[in-house]
Amino acid sequence: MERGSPRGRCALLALCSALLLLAASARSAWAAPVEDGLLSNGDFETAPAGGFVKSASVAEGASSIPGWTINGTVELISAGQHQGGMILIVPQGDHAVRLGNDASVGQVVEVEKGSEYAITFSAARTCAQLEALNVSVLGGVSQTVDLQTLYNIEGWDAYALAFQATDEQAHIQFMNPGMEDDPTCGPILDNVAIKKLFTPDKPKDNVVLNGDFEEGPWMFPNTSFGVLLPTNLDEQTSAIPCWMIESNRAVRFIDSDEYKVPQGKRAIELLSGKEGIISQMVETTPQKEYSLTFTLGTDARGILQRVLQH
Ligand SMILES: [Ca+2]
Repeated sequence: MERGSPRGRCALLALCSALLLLAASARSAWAAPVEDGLLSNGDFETAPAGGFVKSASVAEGASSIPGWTINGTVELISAGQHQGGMILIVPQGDHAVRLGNDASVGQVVEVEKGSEYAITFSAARTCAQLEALNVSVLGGVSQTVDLQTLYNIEGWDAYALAFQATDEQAHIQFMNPGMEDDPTCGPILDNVAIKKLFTPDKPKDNVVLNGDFEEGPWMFPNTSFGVLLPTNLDEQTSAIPCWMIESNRAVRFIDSDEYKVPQGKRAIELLSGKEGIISQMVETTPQKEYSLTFTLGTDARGILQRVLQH
């Protein structure tokens, strides 16, 4: 076969295509892990093709919300939107999504296999009393957060859950597990962020790890009401590394921007008396004496109240 003959060019073209495909697949295999912060369109403020429409139900199977895959009836809601006599709560910015019965939104992120990550998100309930949001990483953890009790006067709360990456990609999914009679009820989701977690080094002369709570989930700047930490009793990983959250939703991760924090930037607020419980198992030596010291404040919201008054 002569060089330059049609068959030769076809073969060359095929080889080039194969090399391009190889290059493309190699690139995706080496994709950089997700950076800390908002997921792609995690605040739902990127307009879908055709722009935002009031009360826009997104069709099943479509990918009409940039960055997200959708299952079931997912509604892109706008701030100020009414439903019956109620104004729908949008936790951040002008837009959020509402998940109908059994509906879900999901996103695949590149992660480091074996590493631990915390997912932070904001959620609000609409009309049903027992609304809940199931958060899962496909093939891994799945946890349902009960949205019944509200701790934030603005009508929504931020939550954080953790998972360990079992692969180089993590498919994070938020689903409404409810089957309400009124299909327009269902939780609202907004502001989805991720943070890679690190286990702090063991401090000198201290057997408690992460005792200053400086390592924890992503917090947006000026997070007025902190981040609620649902119980992680059934999980191997915690959004506050080294600590178990034994109570459900009664522990809050807070930031020195809005709260008085005794040391550093972060602390834990136990919200409701006996129900707020965190714990850590520490290594000890038999017959050795240990002293436990900690800083306790009762005025964590002092600064917050002043902020709200202005
Ligand atoms: Ca938003």
